[in-house]
Amino acid sequence: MMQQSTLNCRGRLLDLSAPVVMGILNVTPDSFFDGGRHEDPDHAFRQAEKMIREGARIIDVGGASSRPGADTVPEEEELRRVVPLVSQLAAAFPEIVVSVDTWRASVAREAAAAGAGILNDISAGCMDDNLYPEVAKSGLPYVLMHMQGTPATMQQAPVYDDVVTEVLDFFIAETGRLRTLGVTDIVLDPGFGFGKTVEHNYRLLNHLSLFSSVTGLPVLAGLSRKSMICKVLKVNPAQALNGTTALHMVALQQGAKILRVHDVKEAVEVIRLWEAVEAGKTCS
Ligand code: PT1
Repeated sequence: MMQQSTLNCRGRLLDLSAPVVMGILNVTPDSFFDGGRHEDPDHAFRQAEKMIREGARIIDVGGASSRPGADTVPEEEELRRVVPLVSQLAAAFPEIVVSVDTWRASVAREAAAAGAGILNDISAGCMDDNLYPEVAKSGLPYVLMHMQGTPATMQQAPVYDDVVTEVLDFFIAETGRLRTLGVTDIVLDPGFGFGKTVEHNYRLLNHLSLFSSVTGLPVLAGLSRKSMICKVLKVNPAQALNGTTALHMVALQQGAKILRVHDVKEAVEVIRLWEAVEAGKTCS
């Protein structure tokens, strides 16, 4: 199937013919890794500036952690953290796309009004019935992520008959619902670490290309410093950059088009090297 290679982010076209980096900008006091923690708005702005200088094409603003076991943040608090920062970033950096990591329809609506160009929802519309309709109204591209359970409970006992086919079936069903509502630009994300054992995560990584080849949609990989790396290497998230880099190369070889990362410079280097490897495939 022909791959969709541009996202229309309110008139701004994001070219995905080559892979791009999405930099993580958490404005939460409780992110799973320090590298993404920027409660102070000025600090968050400077971190975004640094990630853009290093080559990020998307900045993903999140005001509520969704790591395993995270508490839910009240709506007003999430709005207060996210919306002013989205406006500030959209105004200061028109050349990049601001995405917003939220499952709340109200946050999606306010962020879209403030200049967000992508809606990134870890819940596939399951945590707020108004989210899908709001995505449709916004006209923005949507990141559809697979999760089993909720962030509070998802790592307790993940079970699948076949994780790869279950995630694929989920993508087919949900993209159908989204298209019926009028959502045209969809990015697929298998949701590494969201209700999956280490083995489930590596099966998904190894079969990542299936999702884009069956649907024709671009795939996002969120692997950065996650426990699937830490558990194999027996390291903590602060020590997991080298492991992240190694898995990013696998994701690119499996056709991933967006890498969601804490460490932009290193991820951009992996993309450059992957491109060199690709160029080496052409004969003589
Ligand atoms: C992700 C993602 C996300 N991850 C998208 N959005 C997080 N689209 C937040 C662990 O196992 O992959 N895709 N927004 C962060 N969530 C986690 C989950 C962090 C698991 C850490 C783990 O360590």
